[in-house]
Amino acid sequence: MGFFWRRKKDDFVSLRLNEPAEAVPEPPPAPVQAPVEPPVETLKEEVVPSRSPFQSSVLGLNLSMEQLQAQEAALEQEFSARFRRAVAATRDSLSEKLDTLFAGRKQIDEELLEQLEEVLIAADIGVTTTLEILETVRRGIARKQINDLDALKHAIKTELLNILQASERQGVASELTVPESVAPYVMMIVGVNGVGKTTTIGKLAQRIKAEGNDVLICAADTFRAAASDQLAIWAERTGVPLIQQKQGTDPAAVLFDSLKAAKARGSEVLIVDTAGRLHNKSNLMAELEKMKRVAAREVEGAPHETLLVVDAVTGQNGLEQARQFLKVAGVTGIVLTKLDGTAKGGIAVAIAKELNLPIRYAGIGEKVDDLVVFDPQQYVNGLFGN
Ligand SMILES: Nc1nc2c(ncn2[C@@H]2O[C@H](COP(=O)(O)OP(=O)(O)OP(=O)(O)O)[C@@H](O)[C@H]2O)c(=O)[nH]1
Ligand SMILES: [Mg+2]
Repeated sequence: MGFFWRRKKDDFVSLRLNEPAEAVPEPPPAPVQAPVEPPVETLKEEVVPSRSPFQSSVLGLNLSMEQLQAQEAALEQEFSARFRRAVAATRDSLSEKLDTLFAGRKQIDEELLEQLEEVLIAADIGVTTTLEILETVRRGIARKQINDLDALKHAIKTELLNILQASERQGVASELTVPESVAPYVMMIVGVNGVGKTTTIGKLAQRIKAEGNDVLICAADTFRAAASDQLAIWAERTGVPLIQQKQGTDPAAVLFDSLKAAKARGSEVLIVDTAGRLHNKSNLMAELEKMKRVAAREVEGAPHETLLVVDAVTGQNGLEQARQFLKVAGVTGIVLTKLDGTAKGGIAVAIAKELNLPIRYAGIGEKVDDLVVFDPQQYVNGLFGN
């Protein structure tokens, strides 16, 4: 899978400078030597094992390039295992239903297909998407390509993967497409209240910074009194500077200040928090449009990425809210949060299909490292348990 977020094109290995020392895995222990009777004067050191000054270096100075790369791979491995756990509830629910459906049957008939339709809709895959999947399946059956239940399951998986991969190809904004000379790279985070925007910003800031980028956060949710405080806690936790102003300030003005500050400091990435709620919806949308105009005036091509945060738990309702944002906000990708809190994780497929936008990241918990790059293959494998 590779890097989480990377704009720089040169090869480098993340030293994870920003993580606490204990989070860096120890190198494998040296092979056990034949015990040698220690001289009396070194006995004290034996109790507290002596170490090379670099042994626990946060910089990874004690590790070879291969070991550092192995650490990166292990980290990815860990994320993929946690992602699997996050979709476990959906997998259990879906697989259980499919198994019940398939139990005692030898062949595919119309009754089975109708029940299959219900199972997919219950997993929040969405009516439109489910009907399309069923149509493909029926075609496969007619052409004798799908003859048994295994083939049927395989066809569903392939179809889900195709939908997710097709959305991935839809005009995704990628940090790699913006020249490094354009700075800061501006990411706006939008979505209705409570979906997890601020939390996602904390997580994003942490990982983008950990990959060697200078990050700045802009607190442009000036509507809610506590919004800025909440963001300040995340900023402190991740050691990322924050630009904020008092409640009620025009969000576009806070953004303007932040853009200026980012340029002055030479920040590479600016992440912008926005309000999820205003007195009325048209205000909110007008405000987002104004912010976009300000960003574009100050930095070429900004905002380079506008991520719409969708709460997986709200299912089809969330999808409806998301549509409102799409009309004005120029969304380039989705962050699907709280995937860990639902058995209806099929919503990812409905979102990809119906909004025709890639899911870039998935939130899998409330902690700072509970954010993963959304990988369609991993997701589909996670749902079907392999
Ligand atoms: N389980 C779980 N909880 C999450 C996740 N992301 C966010 N949350 C929780 O969702 C709640 C709302 O998150 P916020 O980040 O405050 O949401 P917001 O969109 O900024 O909300 P407003 O500022 O009110 O618009 C918090 O309790 C978060 O801890 C996730 O991926 N998994
Ligand atoms: Mg917020």
